Amino acid sequence: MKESIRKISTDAIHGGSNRDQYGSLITPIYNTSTYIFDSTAQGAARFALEEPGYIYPRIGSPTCNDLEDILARLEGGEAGLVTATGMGAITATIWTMINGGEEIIADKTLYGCTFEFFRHHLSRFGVTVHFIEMSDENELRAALNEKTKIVYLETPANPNLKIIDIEKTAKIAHEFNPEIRVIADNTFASPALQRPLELGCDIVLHSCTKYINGHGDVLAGAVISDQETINNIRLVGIKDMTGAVLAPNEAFLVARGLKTLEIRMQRHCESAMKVAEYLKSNEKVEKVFYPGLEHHEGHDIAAKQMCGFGGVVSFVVKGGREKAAIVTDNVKVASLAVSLGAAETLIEHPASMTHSPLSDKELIAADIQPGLIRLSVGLENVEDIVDDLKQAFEKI
Ligand code: LCS
Repeated sequence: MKESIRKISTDAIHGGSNRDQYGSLITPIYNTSTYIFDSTAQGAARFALEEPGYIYPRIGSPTCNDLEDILARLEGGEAGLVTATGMGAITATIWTMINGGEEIIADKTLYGCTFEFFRHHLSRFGVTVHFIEMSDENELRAALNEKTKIVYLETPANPNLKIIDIEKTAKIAHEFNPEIRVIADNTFASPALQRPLELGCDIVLHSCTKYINGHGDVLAGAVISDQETINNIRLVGIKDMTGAVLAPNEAFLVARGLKTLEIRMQRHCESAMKVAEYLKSNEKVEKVFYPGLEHHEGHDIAAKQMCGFGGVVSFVVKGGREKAAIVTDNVKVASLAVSLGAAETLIEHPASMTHSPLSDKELIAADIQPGLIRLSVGLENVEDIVDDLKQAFEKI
């Protein structure tokens, strides 16, 4: 497996660049709805982006900018932008880059709302999205054409942990046309386990609601890329098109949660591996999806591009949807809830919850079987998590 990413915990703790006039150790919450200019000329200069400084919090604020600096550093990007939600990051990015008549190539396994945005909503504006099997380079080469603007992927993907070779995908797309923007949703890995920009991607997206914050108490998102791209997304996708701005209170909580990212991810990975091994030995389980297991289709690629296999384990219960529901209805330590990446173990049924927007055919195409359960392994004692699953399986 890839060696641990250097200095991640130091950057997560010290990576911000804002120091207030009082020398506060922690960047405070700057709650203000506007910023005062010294003169009309100064206001004009700030609006013209000729003078640095704050204008209005929809364009930037100190608490958010501090978090943006940390995230940019963790992902190895020039600049970052935080947003109200992960969907805010995705939509603000796509709206900034795409025009009617242009095309996106996306993997067919995506978070349900991303899939829905691509499949139903962008098409209303003349944007075509081709859903392909991104891990098949022939399908990718066949889909690329002169209208392709964006290649979009998640790895590990939600909900079945499918792995895509980031370096290879970015190389193929950029060889075809260097202008194509390759976008990776890095929510499931976090920069503690994987850095897509270093593997050739142009833009990294996050739902910070998940591991980045890690405490299940905030909705937030982020985009990391080069400075020019981030400026464009901030001034078009956020300022004018979505308004999906993160509030300073939320940015404060995310920055606080981020300080323990590395140790949390280590524990999530260790526990998820133990849970995956238990599930593999369970005869009521048809298949386990976890990139850390050698039989997982993407294991070798995950080992090459990640330095840990993540905290989510998915599995198919023999007997389909009905039997799966017996497990999800009987857990006691785990909570039956969507979302992931919290300290609490969360369990859900993708076909009827996170991925319910997909038709039966689309679910099959994305390899989301009716009996699939997704488990976000939390930070509780791992024996308690395994014992909880054992007692729930006994009810079948
Ligand atoms: N990207 C991925 C990979 C996600 O899993 C999610 C949310 C988003 C983006 C959107 O982020 P949000 O707007 O919610 O911050 N995934 C969820 C899930 O699997 N269950 O509930 C939400």
